[in-house]
Amino acid sequence: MKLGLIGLPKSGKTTIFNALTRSAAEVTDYDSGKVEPNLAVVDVDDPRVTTLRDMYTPKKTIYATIDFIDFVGVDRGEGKELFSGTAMNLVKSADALAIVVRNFANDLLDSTIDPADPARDAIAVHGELILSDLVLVETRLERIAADHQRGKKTPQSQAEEKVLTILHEALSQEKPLRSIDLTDDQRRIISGFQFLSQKEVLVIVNSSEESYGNSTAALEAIGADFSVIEFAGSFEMELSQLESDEADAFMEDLGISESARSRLTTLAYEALGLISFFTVGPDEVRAWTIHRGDPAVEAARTIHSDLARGFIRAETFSYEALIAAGNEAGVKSAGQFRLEGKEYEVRDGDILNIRFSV
Ligand SMILES: Nc1nc2c(ncn2[C@@H]2O[C@H](COP(=O)(O)OP(=O)(O)OP(=O)(O)O)[C@@H](O)[C@H]2O)c(=O)[nH]1
Ligand SMILES: [Mg+2]
Repeated sequence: MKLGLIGLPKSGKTTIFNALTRSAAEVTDYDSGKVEPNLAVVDVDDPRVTTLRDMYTPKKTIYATIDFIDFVGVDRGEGKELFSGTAMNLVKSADALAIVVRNFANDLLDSTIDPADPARDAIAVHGELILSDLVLVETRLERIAADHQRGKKTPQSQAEEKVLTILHEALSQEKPLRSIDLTDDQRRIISGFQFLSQKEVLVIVNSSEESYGNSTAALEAIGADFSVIEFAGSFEMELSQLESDEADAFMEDLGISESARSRLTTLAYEALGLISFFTVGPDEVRAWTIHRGDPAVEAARTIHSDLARGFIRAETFSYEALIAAGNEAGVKSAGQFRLEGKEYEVRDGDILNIRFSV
């Protein structure tokens, strides 16, 4: 999964990126002039994978991963390009966008903009995503209209014009594209645009230590429209540099139950409807990510297209059954070992072995 951190300048995106990835990217109060995004790939620390590793002692253990991308701040500005060309390509490649909003005092911003207001900023940044899509749709519609005037009219161009007009209507009313119903055909026609407001959006409220836990009203206001989570950015960045038992003690002091990374991962999986299944054996224990509701053949495809093409059946049992029984033989004698077909709906925590022949 690829998660892009975006937000107004100085909202603490890089601070949170560091907290999530244990990186040490530069965090500044002034404009550093840096425009390249920071990138890091981190493991999803799923304790089930660690338990499976201890049971199977495989040669290799592979956790699911999340790519975090930390972008420079976006400016509020009518119709201005939201991101430069290369950054825009990266934003478009993200599965979800996390909007980081400031919930801490900053002398400069407080005097030039206003004191922190997380709900205001979340709406502003989200509005920029919608505006960016609107500009793209308008430009494309103008191009199509010009083509049509010159007699270059095809069934494809007419179909595209029709869908884009629907999108234009929604965006003009400040509705994100993820909220409108489209047919599969319509989706296919516009898939090349990779519209930003089609992406799932999470909001990270970045609180100071003083405000952490005391911003219920703001969290509720934002929560009405988005999946929302509160971080104590600077504090959690410092925690991420500590040894884990030391960090645990500090976290408890502030009432933080889990690391920033693990809380955000859970939220993102929920928001995107993602689940994990596992493959196990003496060579490799591995976590895979699919969508809730995906059938076994889709899970097979995630592993390798050959497994989907030559799918025979899935041998499966749940992680819970394995833990309860202690080992695979125990799972079998408890009657928890199942053979499933292509259409079997994979559940979170399933352990799968795909039988196939190509
Ligand atoms: N008090 C407090 N200060 C923070 C927090 N998070 C970030 N800051 C400060 O805010 C300033 C900007 O932080 P960055 O993480 O660089 O913000 P950014 O959003 O990446 O900034 P740009 O990339 O320049 O837009 C730095 O001085 C940070 O120390 C926080 O949770 N609490
Ligand atoms: Mg930054």
